[in-house]
Amino acid sequence: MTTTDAKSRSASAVIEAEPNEAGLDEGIAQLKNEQKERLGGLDRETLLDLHHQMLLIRRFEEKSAEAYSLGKIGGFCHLYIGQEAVAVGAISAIRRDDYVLTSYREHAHAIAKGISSDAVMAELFGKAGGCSRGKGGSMHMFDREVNFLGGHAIVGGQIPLATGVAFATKYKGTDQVTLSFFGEAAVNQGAFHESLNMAQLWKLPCIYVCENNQYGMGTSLERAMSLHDISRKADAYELAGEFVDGMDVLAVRAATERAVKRAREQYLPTLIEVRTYRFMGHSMSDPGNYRTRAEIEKHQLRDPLKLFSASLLETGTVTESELKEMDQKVHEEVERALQFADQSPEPAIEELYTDVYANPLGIDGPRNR
Ligand SMILES: Cc1ncc(C[n+]2csc(CCOP(=O)(O)OP(=O)(O)O)c2C)c(N)n1
Ligand SMILES: [Mg+2]
Repeated sequence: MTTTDAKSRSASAVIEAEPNEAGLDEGIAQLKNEQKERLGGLDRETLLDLHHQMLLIRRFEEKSAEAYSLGKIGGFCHLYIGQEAVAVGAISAIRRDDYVLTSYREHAHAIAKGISSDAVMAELFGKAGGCSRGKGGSMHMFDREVNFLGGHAIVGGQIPLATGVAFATKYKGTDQVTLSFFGEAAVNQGAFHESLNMAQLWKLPCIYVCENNQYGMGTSLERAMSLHDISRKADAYELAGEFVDGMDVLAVRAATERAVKRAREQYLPTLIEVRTYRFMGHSMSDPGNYRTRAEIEKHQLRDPLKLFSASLLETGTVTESELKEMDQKVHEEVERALQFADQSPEPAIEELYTDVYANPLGIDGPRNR
């Protein structure tokens, strides 16, 4: 079941439009109107919290980019700037005891799931105060306390893992749901298809959120995929499929809520294609010579954070000065996270030998410390 057909998808209209074309303005006006309509259904506290989270993630990553350039962060670092509405909208629709698994582009998901910005920044710095005790870095955030199970560097690797987690929760008879986020390039992996088939066949409470930012590294979706409407891939396995505009945090939240209801009440999986765009390179080391500045600027007109703050202002939900105050508080929080990461100690040398093998039976020995 595909709930929206390809022609009525506002995000694709924008992709084809040139900057300043009438079609683009209409697309933005339509998005704004739809967002404002949805706004009415939510209380002020929830709306401000969604805005606060997106702002925190944006500022956090801007500072991470600076810290990376200063050599404070090693290894790969994939920023999420432009995609904030996806993680924030979707994760706002689940409970703390629900599970989240995602790819290497996961700082936002980690924060939205409840890991502190201190622990995420310290992990980026490779310090002992990090959520993976400094041994995971940017791509391998993890925190069992909030059921955030990674941070996975193998493209699509988290999809079968999430399917297994959903199997486990159903087997145990809980009503928890599992959210699995992945990029559109992961859809070409066999594991995606095996997982969807199994999830529908066995009725697993797994929600597959495809973050279609239209590029897998430097390769556009059009060059890599025969069927561009990813939500339609749900039809192949007879599971529910939805398409949603990923620049609208409330649209993402509403689509996820529908999927959560299906999963909790009926143990049914859903595939949600969220059309979004990353404003930065694939990683900090991407020269970005596969797309034009004009293309990026075109998408920046639909910046999810700017759209949402405009909706909040235009509906009188917040004032300019309240937004400024929030920005200042977020700035202070990010500065504190940087300080925490800087001052956190390096992992002890003995940590080289811990967490290497799982030790479910608690047997002592040199390999199991
Ligand atoms: C199995 C596998 N193949 C290739 C790679 C190299 N690689 C890293 S990221 C990436 C692109 C993935 O794009 P997408 O899934 O769309 O996610 P995005 O980076 O856009 O968030 C590739 C090919 C990898 N990490 N794992
Ligand atoms: Mg992608």
